[in-house]
Amino acid sequence: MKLLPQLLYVAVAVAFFPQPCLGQEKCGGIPGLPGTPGANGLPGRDGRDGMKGDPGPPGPMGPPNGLPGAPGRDGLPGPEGPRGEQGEKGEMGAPGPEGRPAFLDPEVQEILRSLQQRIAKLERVLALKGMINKVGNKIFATNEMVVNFETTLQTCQDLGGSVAQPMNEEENDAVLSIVKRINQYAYLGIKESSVPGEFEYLDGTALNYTNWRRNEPNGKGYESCVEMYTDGGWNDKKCNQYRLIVCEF
Ligand SMILES: [Ca+2]
Repeated sequence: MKLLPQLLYVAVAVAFFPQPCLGQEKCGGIPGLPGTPGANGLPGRDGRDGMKGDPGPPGPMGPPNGLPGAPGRDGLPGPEGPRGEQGEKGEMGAPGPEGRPAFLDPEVQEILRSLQQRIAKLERVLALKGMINKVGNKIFATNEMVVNFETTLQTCQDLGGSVAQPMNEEENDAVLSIVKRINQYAYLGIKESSVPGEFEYLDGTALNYTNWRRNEPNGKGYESCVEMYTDGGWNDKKCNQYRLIVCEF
């Protein structure tokens, strides 16, 4: 029964192409019927990955009763803050162990010996340069400045010494050599006492040596300071004169 439609199809075709090749040597047949479509081929290979898409919108917030997340890591340390106020003084610590007396410590003794030698050398160098005059334990020296008595007193004190105060002939000669070298009279560490015309050391003790010039002291309440002349002799003098600073140490 399938044959009938095909015959019908041929009849229609002949009707449409009546005698198409009359007088030709070769004659083309009637075009055949199209075949049935072939089966689908195998699926092609996957294409290459496309470009990364834009990030999607943030997701919806979770329920309010969700657990908190783990704490984040510590940030970097911040800049150093300003210095705080000084705290209160702490309590005194316990006393350390008792040391050996210095005179029993050979190390301390060695240091002392070394210091004594070095100081003695320095004294000889300064004496050689005429910068100091040493007599026994006393050292006399000048800064070659010429000032009044008050400034002499202050200068010697500021240097840790006192105004030159010769207490015997040797010390007087030591001061004299400075006075002669600079060729300036110098005030001595001697002042008039509460009794006019009588003199004493600056601390109020009595003089145990004097070298007054002839007819001195003669100020009797008007010349309360004492100066040394360039011959080593003493004269009572007003305290506001300008005299060479000679200190003793
Ligand atoms: Ca006088």
